[in-house]
Amino acid sequence: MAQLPILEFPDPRLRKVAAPVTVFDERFRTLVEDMLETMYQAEGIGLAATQVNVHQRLLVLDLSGEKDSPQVFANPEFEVIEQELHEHQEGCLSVPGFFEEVRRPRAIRVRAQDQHGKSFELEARGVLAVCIQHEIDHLDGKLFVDYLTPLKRQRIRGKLLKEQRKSA
Ligand code: GNR
Ligand code: NI
Repeated sequence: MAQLPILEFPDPRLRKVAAPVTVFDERFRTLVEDMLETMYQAEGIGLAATQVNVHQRLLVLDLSGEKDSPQVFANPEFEVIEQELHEHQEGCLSVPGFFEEVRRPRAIRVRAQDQHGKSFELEARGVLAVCIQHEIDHLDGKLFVDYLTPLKRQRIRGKLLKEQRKSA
């Protein structure tokens, strides 16, 4: 398994829209394993392929805390089943060090395929619903900072650019 570098805001590659996964072969499953390792190493609960500069519709999650319950979603789609908005503090491995409240629909129904291409469906609420919507946003080139005021977003952008210049 390999750990992959994670792109950071405001890298323009985070704005690409990912293409559907069409081939579920060993190479694809290696990407899934590498993304899981990358997510676990970074102490994240989710990771979208976009964040590791792979522009395919793939995300991984593990909300267990024990790192023993990986979930794989290829070509995920969702519909809102409870419109009521729920506010949750979000962070992002691509926006390190910043945490802000974001409002999203409280409950969703998700359809996706697993690492073998097998279709499945689930209903998500709570943190799972937050996380899946956050990751699908990545696949569409969106970040949680897009829900903040332009002023807050600009401040985060400036601070991260400064950090990135220091470590470059
Ligand atoms: O690790 C993560 N935690 C998190 C917390 C609240 C809402 C969303 C997330 S996802 C994030 C990992 C990440 O950046 N995924 O894209
Ligand atoms: Ni994120």
